[in-house]
Amino acid sequence: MIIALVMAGGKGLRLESEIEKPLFPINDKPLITYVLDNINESELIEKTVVAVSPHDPNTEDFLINNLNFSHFDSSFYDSNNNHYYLDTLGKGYVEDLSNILEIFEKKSKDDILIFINADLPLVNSEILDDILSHYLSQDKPALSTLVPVEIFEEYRVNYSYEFNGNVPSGINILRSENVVQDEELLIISRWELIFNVNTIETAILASKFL
Ligand SMILES: Nc1nc2c(ncn2[C@@H]2O[C@H](COP(=O)(O)OP(=O)(O)OP(=O)(O)O)[C@@H](O)[C@H]2O)c(=O)[nH]1
Ligand SMILES: [Mg+2]
Repeated sequence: MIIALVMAGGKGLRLESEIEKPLFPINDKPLITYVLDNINESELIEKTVVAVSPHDPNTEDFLINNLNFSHFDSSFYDSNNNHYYLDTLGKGYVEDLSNILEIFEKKSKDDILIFINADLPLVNSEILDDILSHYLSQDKPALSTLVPVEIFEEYRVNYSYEFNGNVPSGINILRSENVVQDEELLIISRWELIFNVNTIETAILASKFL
């Protein structure tokens, strides 16, 4: 099964807002709803799990009360319900990712998890399906996506980390197994991937394209 894992349990400190980052309004709509709408339109993703944490209690309430998300439990694989939230510790992206893989591997090591940051509102279903199609066309168990720095420079968007001229995009695919996985690197020249909403400035910039 192909499952979207939306990472939404960060501290969101750079945003410097009272509002939790996944709920931060862009054109009057909470940031995370753009990401969830894009996932819902994917033809390849079957279920969605949002990883929340004690840093984002209002986000969890929003998923339950406004979007009818269910608590992730053993019913996940058998139910017709496609939308779940999972409580992670909020100890850090890598640690929580590893805990998530541990939870999923108990059931099956063959699921495909596409990790998507909750702060990428412009990454539409076509891009998600292109990434997944590329992943399915090759043999490695993992795939990381990167965007050339030139695209950031063109749009004057800051990036925090560069790797041989490319910037990690915040979308990665892993098999549901908590082991080091051999990864394919996919460099994608799509401007939609650079609007990672970390600051108010990027939120304002992204709002012009939404
Ligand atoms: N479940 C979970 N999600 C996380 C964690 N850390 C970050 N995320 C999510 O991963 C995505 C990318 O995180 P970042 O933008 O690097 O960090 P952030 O915590 O949101 O914001 P900063 O405090 O400004 O770095 C965001 O959607 C976060 O909500 C974590 O420890 N657990
Ligand atoms: Mg970010």
